Amino acid sequence: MAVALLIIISLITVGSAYFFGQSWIPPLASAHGANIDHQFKLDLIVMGVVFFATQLALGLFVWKFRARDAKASSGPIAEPSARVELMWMAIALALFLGTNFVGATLWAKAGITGESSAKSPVQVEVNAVQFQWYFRYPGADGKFGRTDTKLQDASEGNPLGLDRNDPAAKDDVVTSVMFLPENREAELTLRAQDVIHSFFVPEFRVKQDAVPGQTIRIHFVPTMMGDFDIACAELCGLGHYRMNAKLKVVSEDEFKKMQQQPK
Ligand SMILES: [Cu+2]
Repeated sequence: MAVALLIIISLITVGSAYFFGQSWIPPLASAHGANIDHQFKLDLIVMGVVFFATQLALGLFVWKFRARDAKASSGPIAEPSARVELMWMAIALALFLGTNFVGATLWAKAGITGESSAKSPVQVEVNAVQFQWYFRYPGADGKFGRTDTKLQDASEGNPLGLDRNDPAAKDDVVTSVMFLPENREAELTLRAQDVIHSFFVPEFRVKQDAVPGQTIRIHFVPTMMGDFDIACAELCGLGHYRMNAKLKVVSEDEFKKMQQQPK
């Protein structure tokens, strides 16, 4: 019986380690993501070693101090030692603080938050609205036109309240699919109209909140062509589950051609 249980548990452990090892992290599609993946793996290894060591110790103690006869099992086996307890707490604290420090430094180094320092990044304004994403491109003039909340009307085809009297707004393009060129820095300006949403593209290792009343900038370089899913990673209401959009990373030439096309 015990042997059968051991075999079943071992099979489940090896099986899930194999399965999740294959598929749990999506392919990397951005320049800054390699460091984040490295940190992920490091955390997994450190925590994995701690997990196996504690489970093994637990098993050994259960085995060693199991009740062999009724008399021996009554009463405390040993007094808890303050020194051992403190040692465990110090190790756990060092591990948590250590991984936190390394993670925070790494995130700062990845530097995706804030304005882009690249020469001519692709500008996209990402607008989150319950429960949709709208992407605005500045057009040939490279300037985002004026918007006014009073003009916001999705049924009129103007969900962002673009003021068409403003010359800079005339060539602005609003889409529901996001396009970015490969290997060129993209600078996104995140906005939200109603509640907090979160712009999440797992393959890019990018996740950033969009907050009403705030203009939040992030920048990164896509390194892989293809279709990616944009998800909202903030529980933003009843329709949260369907708040997604497509992100298409295309070649620089294709991107230029698309921008020249008349609307
Ligand atoms: Cu949302």
